[in-house]
Amino acid sequence: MILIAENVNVMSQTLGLAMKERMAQPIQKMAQAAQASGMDYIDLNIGPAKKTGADMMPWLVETVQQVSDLPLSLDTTNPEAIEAGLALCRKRALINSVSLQPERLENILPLVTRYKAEMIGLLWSTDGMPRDVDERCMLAVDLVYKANETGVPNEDIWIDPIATPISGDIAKIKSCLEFLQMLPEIAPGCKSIVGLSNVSNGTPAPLRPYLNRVFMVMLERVGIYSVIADALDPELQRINRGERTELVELIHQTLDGEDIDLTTLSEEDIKYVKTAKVLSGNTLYSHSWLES
Ligand code: THG
Repeated sequence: MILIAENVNVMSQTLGLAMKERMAQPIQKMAQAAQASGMDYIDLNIGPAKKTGADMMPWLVETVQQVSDLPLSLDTTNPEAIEAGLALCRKRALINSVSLQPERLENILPLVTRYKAEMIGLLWSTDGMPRDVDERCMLAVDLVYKANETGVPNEDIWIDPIATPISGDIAKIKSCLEFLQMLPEIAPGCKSIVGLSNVSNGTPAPLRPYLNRVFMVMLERVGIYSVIADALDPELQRINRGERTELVELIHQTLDGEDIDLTTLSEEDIKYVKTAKVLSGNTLYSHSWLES
């Protein structure tokens, strides 16, 4: 699975400030750490950046490219910022993300072909977030049609069904997974991508990695192509490299509803079993789901 580092993010307390103050060093340290840990792309997330984006994005692209040769994913809703960044990218870039509002499509789709980039299509329309798997499918078909019309082939479209927090409606997470399973039929050749940490957003920080790792295993099972994830979680990388096959097997058994004898498991393994039960909707989520 392709891993995209989420860490260079304007919401981050330290790096957000570094971006605003144009301090290269903390950002370069993070970019180097992401590359060293085995990530495949670095997401440069500057937020909406309506006023400053067209300055900030090219600065950020240069700053990161000085220390890393990973390809970049440019994450902002500001089209001028996207274009200014694309012009400087040395590797083929990903435009993150293109949602389905007509004016967004009009602004961004031509950039995909002009700069020979790839794009992440977000299943988000004028009506907001799709409610079920059928709405997700309709949005995906619409997105692919419009992208094709502008000359973007399916291979260059990464579709993101949008993962939602576990503290919300579990049905949304289920329909996200169900959609991913259907994607090869709906949009042959398209790639898929999900923001892993979305699912653990708002949960206690020390427990987030369990949710993220188990969710990655669930996504892998439905054939996901790529995730946006924390570059500073080495265990996530080990799982992805196939070095934790017993753990993955345990998670699969839990997801399949097999009876697991917790008395035979380590404390660490029990956390994964409980997390898999929560993420599959088997037990209800609460902030103390690992304790009960
Ligand atoms: N899909 C697509 N793009 C996306 C997302 C997605 N981009 C943004 C986001 N979701 C993925 N990126 C992040 C970045 C940071 C965090 C989560 C997702 C995060 N950060 C910690 C926090 O906020 O608590 C730590 C921040 C810090 O370093 O201080 O959770 O779904 N296409």
